[in-house]
Amino acid sequence: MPYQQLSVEMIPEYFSGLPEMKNIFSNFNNLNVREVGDGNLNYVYLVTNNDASNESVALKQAVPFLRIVGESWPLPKERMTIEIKALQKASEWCPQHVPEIYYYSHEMSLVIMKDLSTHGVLRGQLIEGQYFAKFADHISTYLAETLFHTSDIFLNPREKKELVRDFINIDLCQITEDFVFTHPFEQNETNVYNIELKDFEIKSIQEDCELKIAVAEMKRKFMTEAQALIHGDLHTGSIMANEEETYVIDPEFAFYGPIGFDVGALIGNFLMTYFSHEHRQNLLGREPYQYRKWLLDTIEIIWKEFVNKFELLWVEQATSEQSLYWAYERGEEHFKKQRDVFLLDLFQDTLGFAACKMMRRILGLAKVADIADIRDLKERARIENMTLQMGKKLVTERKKINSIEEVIDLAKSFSELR
Ligand code: SR1
Ligand code: MG
Repeated sequence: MPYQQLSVEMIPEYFSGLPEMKNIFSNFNNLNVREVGDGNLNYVYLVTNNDASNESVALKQAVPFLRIVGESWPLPKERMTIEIKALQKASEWCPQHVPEIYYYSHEMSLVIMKDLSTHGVLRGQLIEGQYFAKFADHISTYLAETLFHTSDIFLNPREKKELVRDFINIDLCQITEDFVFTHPFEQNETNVYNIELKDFEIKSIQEDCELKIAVAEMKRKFMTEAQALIHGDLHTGSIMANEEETYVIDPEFAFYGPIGFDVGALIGNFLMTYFSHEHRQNLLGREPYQYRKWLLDTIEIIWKEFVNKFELLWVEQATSEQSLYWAYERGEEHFKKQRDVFLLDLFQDTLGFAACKMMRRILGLAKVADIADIRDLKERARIENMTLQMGKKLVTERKKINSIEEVIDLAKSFSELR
């Protein structure tokens, strides 16, 4: 079927012609279709059978433009092909955290998946102050499994280079290059500023020599370091979770890039949630301490568990390969040193990318609801400014920071834990 942008009205008939949907829906006469997408790029529909509420799926379709801007900003709908392949690749290593695919069509640029509406988007639930006791364990497993098994450490060189080729993602990488690493750091017309954010606060980011050099360095790494098949947009809006389960969705930005970009996206988003709850916990009528402590603890556990799991996979791999490279008296000790060098480098990349992701959400076009939906604009500007200043410190001083505890202390120095 040639590409057609689906509408709510068209979906029941479209489904009735798909054999795969006959395995899920007992009839197509009374389907309820709702558009639920709140992302910047695509349309997402939840389809439920009014006659049997356990029969439901989610449908995601790419449109040939950037949804957040409109049809004036063309964007190839073929990005869905990358998303489908990335979901498949991630589920090879981590099926428990990737939604099951029931059907996909490259021609229609769509995928039909498990309905995760009983899970909820993580960002919205964090804004509401909900706890997820298993999240750090789940997401650190997802990160370690997907990133390790698509890296040069695990793959043979030919297989890895073929994957690099298969996941060339020019258009979506350009969105990141522009909207994460460039426009927010210049006086660009696409930027959107809170009117209460002062000019000098914006200039402290856009005209600071050390910061400009550091962000340019992170952009260079993003564009040149093909370390692993990364998700490419792993913020808290790309995760669906409930207390028991966690799913990573939306990998349309996937490509071979730096591992720290995924880990940093997640940590940067949790730091912004931490700052936002200086205000939000009061709105919720709670004492802020307990929830904000949980957010910081979660950041620490995510990092530490990710490193533990990644390193364990690495050691297992080396043991099973029985390589001669470290096969000498002090080889084990030297191999450990190599891992430490790699992991410190990865940590400092993670901080640099987290910082860019934080600052772009304040100055750039695409915001995060945690902060942007704060109604009191002066209060919002206060939190935006602490986000900018922490971002600036993280990216410019990343090479002097050696532990996640130092990052947590830095966050507390910008926004006291109370
Ligand atoms: C125009 S920027 C749109 C943003 O939405 C996506 O979620 C990515 O983060 C992208 O940068
Ligand atoms: Mg997305």
